[in-house]
Amino acid sequence: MSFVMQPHLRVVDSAPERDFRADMHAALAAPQRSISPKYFYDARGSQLFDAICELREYYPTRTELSLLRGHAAEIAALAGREAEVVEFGAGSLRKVRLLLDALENPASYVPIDISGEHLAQAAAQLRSDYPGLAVHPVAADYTQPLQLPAGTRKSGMRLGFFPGSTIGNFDPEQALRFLRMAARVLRGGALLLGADLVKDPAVLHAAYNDEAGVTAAFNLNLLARANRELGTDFDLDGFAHGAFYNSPQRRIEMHLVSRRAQRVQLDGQTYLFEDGETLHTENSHKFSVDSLRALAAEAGFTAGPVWTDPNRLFSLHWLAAPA
Ligand code: AVI
Repeated sequence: MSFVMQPHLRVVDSAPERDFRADMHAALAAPQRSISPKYFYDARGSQLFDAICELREYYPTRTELSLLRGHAAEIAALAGREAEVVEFGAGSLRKVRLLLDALENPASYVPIDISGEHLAQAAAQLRSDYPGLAVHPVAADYTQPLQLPAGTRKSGMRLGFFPGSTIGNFDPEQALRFLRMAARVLRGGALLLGADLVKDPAVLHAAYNDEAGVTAAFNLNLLARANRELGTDFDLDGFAHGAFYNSPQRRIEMHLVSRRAQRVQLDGQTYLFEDGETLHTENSHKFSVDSLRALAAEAGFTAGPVWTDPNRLFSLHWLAAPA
């Protein structure tokens, strides 16, 4: 992976459009069609995800925010002075602001995100609101081996931040690979990680099937993005949002379900969808506190304090990365 230096943005020249095209071909050609949820997050997808986070049914965001607020002092004490905050995904500015506000004199903030636009907006807003903070955005796919910009640290620890239970969108092997990479990048520091917990399936079902249809729009936006960027001819009315809890696998699965037999073209190739056939777009794994701690330990972290809400909806983990 090579970095092209620009004044404020380090851009990765790994041709994400080429990856999307190749991954879409692979997905459409497979007997069980599935594609990475990372392709949800174009500008529109990122906006829709922000809207999901405000939904009444989608408890993870507000629960995690209240954990961050309620335990800010403990987190700050563990992090010490002049931490460098490395966020995997430049997701919610609200969350990182809570963290930055709690920390004693944070030295720098390094958001890493695949969506260059989202990243640039996040960086610009934080720069103007935290004039003393050095902001070093990195446009990269953090599921791939990662090198952080050199010379951005002061004396404090490197504190990784991976909120929102995005860890749950990886399959178990990817999650382990990600955590191993994070333990290496954060060596001597720690990772503050949010993980959604196993709970009543009805609560989970509602969170991914909101009444307003925002999650459905988020899911279907993948097809709109493919039409725009890859030239596919998906008929958006020909697919429905499908989301259900797969209890043995402890995960919500999201699918785009073909409403009828139909054909889709990509680069001159035709792919047939039967009625009811799906493109699997996302898994959102749910954890127990112990299963998450065991996974982190397997990746090389030393599991520290865990904070949960009274209803045990969500968990926030302090994971120390040995030097
Ligand atoms: C980003 N990620 C943790 C969300 C989740 O809950 O798995 C994405 C999402 N998909 C549908 N709603 C939200």
